[in-house]
Amino acid sequence: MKKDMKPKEIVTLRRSLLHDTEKLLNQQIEMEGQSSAYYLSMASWCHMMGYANAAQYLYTHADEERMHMLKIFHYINEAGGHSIQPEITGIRQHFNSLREIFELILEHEIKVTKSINAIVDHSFGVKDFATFSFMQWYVTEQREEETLARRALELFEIIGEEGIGLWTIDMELGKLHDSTKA
Ligand code: OFO
Repeated sequence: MKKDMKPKEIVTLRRSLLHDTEKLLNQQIEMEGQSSAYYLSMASWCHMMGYANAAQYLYTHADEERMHMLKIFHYINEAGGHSIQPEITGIRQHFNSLREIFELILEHEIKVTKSINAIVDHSFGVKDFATFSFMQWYVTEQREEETLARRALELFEIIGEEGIGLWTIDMELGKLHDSTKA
């Protein structure tokens, strides 16, 4: 070890988190932060439109996405890397319908699943079993998130949007979150 090395340089030499892995994890932080902002914006639109249960569902979902982001944040720093606070801009603020919101959520969650799978695949490939194991929580979470989005969309098919349909869908959306946590 060179005499003139600073303490931080010594510590980073001893870490097992590869730079490629750190980069992928930081990209995932950004994606989770985007999910949180996206769902908060959707919650606001639903609230403004009078879809009270959908709004509550989405406010809660936005908080959960922030928690997903923070878990990775702590993981990188604890593994000797540097978590980067993402810059999040360009979040859509207006939507055409309640149904469109849930279609967008499903589309978005499928993208997130692909991104999580890419990290799992990478960490296995480089034999980073700590990251591989850490990411298993996200694998399970994504399955749940996609199921929730699909169930929400099914409500539109089953109930229909005519008459008191949208009101009923909003009521059912209020129960959806609890049903998957059972
Ligand atoms: Fe973080 O699970 Fe959705 O995006």
